[in-house]
Amino acid sequence: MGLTIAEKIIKSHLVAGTMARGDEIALSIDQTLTQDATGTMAYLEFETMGIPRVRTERSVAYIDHNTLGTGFENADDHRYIADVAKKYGIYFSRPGNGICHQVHLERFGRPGATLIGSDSHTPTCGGLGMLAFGAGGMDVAVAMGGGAYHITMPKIYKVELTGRLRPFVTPKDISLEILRILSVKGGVGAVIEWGGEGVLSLSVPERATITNMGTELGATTSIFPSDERTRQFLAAQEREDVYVPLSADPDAVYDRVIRIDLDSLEPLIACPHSPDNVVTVRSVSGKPVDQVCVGSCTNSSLYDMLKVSALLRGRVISPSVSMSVSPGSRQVLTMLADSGALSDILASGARLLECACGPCIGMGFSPNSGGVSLRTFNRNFEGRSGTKDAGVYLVSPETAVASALAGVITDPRGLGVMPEVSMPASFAVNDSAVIPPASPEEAASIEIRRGPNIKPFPAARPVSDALRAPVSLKVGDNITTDHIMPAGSKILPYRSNIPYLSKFCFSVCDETFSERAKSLGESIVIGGSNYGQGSSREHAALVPLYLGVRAVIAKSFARIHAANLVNAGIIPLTFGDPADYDKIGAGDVLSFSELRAGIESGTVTVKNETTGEEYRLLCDITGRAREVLLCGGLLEYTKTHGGK
Ligand code: MIC
Ligand code: SF4
Repeated sequence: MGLTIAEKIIKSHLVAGTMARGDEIALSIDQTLTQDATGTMAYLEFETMGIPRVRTERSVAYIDHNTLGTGFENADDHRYIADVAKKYGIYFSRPGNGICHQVHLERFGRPGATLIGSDSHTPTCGGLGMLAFGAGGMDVAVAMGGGAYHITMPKIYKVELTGRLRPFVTPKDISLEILRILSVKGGVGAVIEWGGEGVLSLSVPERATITNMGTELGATTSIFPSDERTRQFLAAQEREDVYVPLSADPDAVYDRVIRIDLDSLEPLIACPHSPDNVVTVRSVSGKPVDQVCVGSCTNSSLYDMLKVSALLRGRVISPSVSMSVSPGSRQVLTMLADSGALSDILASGARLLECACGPCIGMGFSPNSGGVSLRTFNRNFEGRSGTKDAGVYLVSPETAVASALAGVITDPRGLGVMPEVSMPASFAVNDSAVIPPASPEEAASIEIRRGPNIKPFPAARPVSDALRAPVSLKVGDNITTDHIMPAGSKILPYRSNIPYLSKFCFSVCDETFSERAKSLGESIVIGGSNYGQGSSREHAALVPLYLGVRAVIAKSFARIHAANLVNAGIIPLTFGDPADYDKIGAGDVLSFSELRAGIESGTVTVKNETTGEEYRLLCDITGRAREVLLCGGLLEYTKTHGGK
């Protein structure tokens, strides 16, 4: 039987398990990446492992999320990460060099290799034919130490693209279409492989828009073949030496095949507050727009920026719109400037922001109260922009420009003829903003400087046999990590300070949660389906741990968050009968007995002392995750198992 692309890479990196769907597998990891918002934790965790130098082919630490530096906190964290990088053999991408995923795609990713990153959009490098996963910081720390990455062998879906995109219809619209078809839960437990003749018409950065947005499907990862387009991209980045062709065997077997006809696609838009709330741009056109943002790791490549510039050339944006443009990398910005395209953007009245995440993570540029913001980003979760009552819509760069010009949501096909945008044969390669690590000899004498913002992370505890605790919070479906542990400019500087962060835990849902959880001592959270979707931030587990949350009982979990809960020693449980969700209320006291044995067998019984009822719960995690949980989390486990 033939193999899919993902299976080929899994097979060549498999260190334990078999490729039977649903089995636990362990993969060797070639490369890792971190960003600053999750990186400090990942490196603090790496340091506790006592390993002198990373054991990967390449590990890169990016600074891209928080580059505002509104106080000493950021500067101290960045200095800490720079010191750690230098000492332990990690490349350090300085602030301003660009968004981790865009830079990794340009400069480091390679087809056929494995990558894990402490950011949920790490699958972006799947656009290059790389098998790339988002993971919690602890998993990345273990991989840097040479340990394997453990996941459940995913199902493999194929999306077959036929035809060719028409003018003003873009890869972003393909991403929105697949979100419309599958929803934010539809990719859970699956790798999405892209194929079909339509793939050939997409360049690597265009493919990367699609693999980037695959995260919003809940997918384990997404991947494209490595073909002539891949070779061209790598050659233009002066990296043709890492090119290998990679495609699925003709008789590869997929768990599901979805077809998208590119010819019949039209511009799409995701309405507030979910990336799968997708309709045609046409159907909402005319709605007044306050703000338009182009950028983020989804749509900030040179090609995207050149298209934006070409469409803005000689035009002026509507006086009622505030527009920002953030190029994805220093390479993109340099080439925009050198080609003169930047001047057209500036002349239109748009604002240039730094090559960083910026507004995507609420770091500045929050919309006005009740504002309508059109963004080329990947997430429009409630409150993420920094303005709780704003309505954020996700669109392509073309739709963003058409709407910025008109001041209302506008189908870009009304702009007339799409100007010809030609890509240069080579990119401006200059890695001066990537600082290489010290040699092993020099490394020993490097001292790591830690600012006062860096606080120890909370200690997990081994699961005990009995647990009796009240429900501190009950939430509904699709709760994101932005609900559990919000980001934004007021909070992001404290990503290495769990006690401070804890004041904001669940504040989007309930501002009294933090105080209540603390006063309860130990407690349990009840969630709906797809609990923990979105970001990979392990803070969404470490902060509840700090506040005494011992278990989360949900209808279902998002993959990375479930792994983060286990790594933090919090028990993820699902309802045996989803109808029991309705029978538990906030404040009910739940009691478990023989919990350890229950976790081992996969079935746990819990008594609701408030109502007298009993419910059957499932602990649906793999064998190794069970051991990690019973030990009290991944750090404890790694200490006792020597990082194996
Ligand atoms: C995001 O897009 O939500 C982030 C910020 O990049 C996160 C990481 C984080 O929380 O720091 C992600 O996607 O994992
Ligand atoms: Fe940065 Fe936004 Fe991409 Fe997350 S989704 S890595 S915040 S640009």
